[in-house]
Amino acid sequence: MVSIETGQTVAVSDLRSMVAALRAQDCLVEITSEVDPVHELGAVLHACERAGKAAMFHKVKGHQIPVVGSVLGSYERIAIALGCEPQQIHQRMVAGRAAPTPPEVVDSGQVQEVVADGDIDLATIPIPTHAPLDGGPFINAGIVIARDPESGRHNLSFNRMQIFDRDLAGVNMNVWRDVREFFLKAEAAGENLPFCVAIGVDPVLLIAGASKYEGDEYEIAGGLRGAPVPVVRALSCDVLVPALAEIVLEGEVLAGERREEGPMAEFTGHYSGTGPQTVARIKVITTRRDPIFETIAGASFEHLILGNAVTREPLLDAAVRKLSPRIGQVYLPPYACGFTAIISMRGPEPGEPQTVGFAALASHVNVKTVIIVDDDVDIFDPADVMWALSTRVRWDQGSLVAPHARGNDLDPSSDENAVQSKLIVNATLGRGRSERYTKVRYPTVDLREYDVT
Ligand SMILES: Cc1cc2nc3c(=O)[nH]c(=O)nc-3n(C[C@H](O)[C@H](O)[C@H](O)COP(=O)(O)O)c2cc1C
Ligand SMILES: [Mn+2]
Repeated sequence: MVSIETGQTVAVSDLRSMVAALRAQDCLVEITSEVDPVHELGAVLHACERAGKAAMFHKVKGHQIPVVGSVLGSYERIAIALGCEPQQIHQRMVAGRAAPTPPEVVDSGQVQEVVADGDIDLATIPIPTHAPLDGGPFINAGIVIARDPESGRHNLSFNRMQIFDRDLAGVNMNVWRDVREFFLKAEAAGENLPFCVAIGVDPVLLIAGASKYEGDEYEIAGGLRGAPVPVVRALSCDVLVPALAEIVLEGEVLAGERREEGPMAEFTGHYSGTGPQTVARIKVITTRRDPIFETIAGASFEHLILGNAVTREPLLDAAVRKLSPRIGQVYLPPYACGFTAIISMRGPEPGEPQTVGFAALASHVNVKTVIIVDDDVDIFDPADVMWALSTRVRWDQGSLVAPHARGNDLDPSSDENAVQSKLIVNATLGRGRSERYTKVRYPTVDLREYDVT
């Protein structure tokens, strides 16, 4: 629930209520000038995100449909989506995963108010070409919804979709992705994989889409929202889609088809290369009346915070706490692309920081560097962490390089097989030195209590 000026509260349950909440909290820039979806929109969105705001583009050149971006591009906006304070996000993420809530199937959904099932043309949707060297327009904020051909469970994920033709789009599926496993099973049986893409959804569905979870991923969204997500059956396949989405694309990922896709600005701050990717045919487009298109710019803070920080910290937290009762806090700083885990410990036993480092590396394939500090270090302050690295590490004993391990394929330090080296750094003082060295801290004073000139 979010307070608005009138003293009422806005319960976020879909994109529209989220936009209203952002507006009420002064977190949204409304752009009424005409903006070109090719390159210009991406640049303006980037500028708004840098200024700490989401952006609503009311007039997109050549289109009727408005575009909103960077909806979850800050901790403040994620907190608005979850109805909590920014400091409570981590706790809410852990609690949401621990309270899986199945979706509620409803008979009719607003997302099916308008149906196009004849001559499909994706060009009727304002899909931006965001960054200067992107290979074309990409759907980046679509939640790909597919079912395991064996168990039938629903998986939600982000898979960038490059528009190839009127009804053809790429579906970028990295190794490790559940939807890729589903597709490969279908393809092995000589079949296409039916799937849907929901665009413009309750932000808890964005969080669920970016989360790794074994069960039906609608359950995480319900757990985070504290209420079941209303879903409706897609018109052309046996897939459940969010009833309150703005737009749903229904189609099939095509067996035996691959097409050259990319490049695109990626979360590492570099462009991805090009390569063969799976291809989908879109057969039906359903929308609300007057839909809003949602986007996430490539190489954005939103991608990092949503995909690589907030949703992965619960996995890191669980992995390291299993090994030690002396864990303080854990952090995957978005500025380090989710590749660096920072962990604080209270008086670790000898050898324990390194062991915790192994657990952190095992918590997600993307973790490349683990820094363990004492709990007198503020892990959320990069300067304090750098201070600990500069003053407390004995590099010969306190650093451990693990060569030849699998990492993220988009990390420029990975080779062509996504193989890289990993590093654990023990920046704790350790027995003997922790008794000898005390961090200097002066008492806090209020300068207003002093006469100063
Ligand atoms: C904005 C954003 C874009 C993403 N784009 C892709 C993508 O193009 N391909 C991909 O394989 N994963 C992409 N991801 C990552 C996955 O969607 C994410 O890790 C998700 O948890 C994967 O789901 P799964 O674990 O259920 O397979 C993206 C994540 C975000 C937040
Ligand atoms: Mn999954």
